[in-house]
Amino acid sequence: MEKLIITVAVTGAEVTREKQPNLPITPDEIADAVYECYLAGASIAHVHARLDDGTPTQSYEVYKKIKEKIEKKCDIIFQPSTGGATWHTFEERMQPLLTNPEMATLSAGTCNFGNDVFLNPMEYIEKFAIEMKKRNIKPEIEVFERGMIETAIKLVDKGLLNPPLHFDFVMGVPGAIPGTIEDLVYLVSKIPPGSTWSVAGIGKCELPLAVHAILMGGHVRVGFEDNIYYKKGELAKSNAQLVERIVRIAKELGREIATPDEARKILGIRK
Ligand code: KMH
Ligand code: ZN
Repeated sequence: MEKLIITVAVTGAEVTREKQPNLPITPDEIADAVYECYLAGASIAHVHARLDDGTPTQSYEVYKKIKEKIEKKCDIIFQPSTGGATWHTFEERMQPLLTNPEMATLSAGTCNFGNDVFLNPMEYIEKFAIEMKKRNIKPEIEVFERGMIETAIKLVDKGLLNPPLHFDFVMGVPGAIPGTIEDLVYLVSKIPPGSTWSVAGIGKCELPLAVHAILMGGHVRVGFEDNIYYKKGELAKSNAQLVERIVRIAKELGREIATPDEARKILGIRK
């Protein structure tokens, strides 16, 4: 089996310090948390920017600061969010792409997101894809529902996405696909041959889905964006603690961990 790519989603747009006291917020805190996760075995950093008071922002300047701080510390793949928070405008969501990251997320459809709606009409999806293609940024296609796979395939037919595609199944968001093993197996069965995939399980779905992904030959995303607990009733001490657990389990299961350069090879991305 391919080596395991571990993505860490250190902050997200929704989690607060009140809920997770160890949440990294400022560019320095985010870069430090990412570096700790890199040392633990993560090869991709999925990043959402925040203002110093914790408000989610899609500001180019803040993403640039975070990117530069991370790059000073290590060669982890920087993957900013074009999803932002549900209330960010399309124009705001575009801004992280101006930092020319190696990778970025591309959400492939609209869904309910708790009490909010995560809005991704075709027009947005195509414009994000066009911008990423222009800048040679590898899209990670975020799949919150099964139909989003079909949308990605349509974009390949239109010449806006280049296969092999890389999917991230975000499972267990209230209002979107549940985080069951059965649903994961179904999603994996529907992606085009030659694609790569990872899974980001929300909350208590994180660990069981991650373990199944390790066994199925997929890749794994963990971190405070998706889950703030180490186990039921016990908050995680850090993002790195969640990465360390995946590394331990993967090694026990005979799956080696990919370095950032090995992840680049697996995903076919330029440095
Ligand atoms: N915060 C969610 C509304 C992404 O990063 O691309 C969207 C999200 C997806 O987190
Ligand atoms: Zn995200």
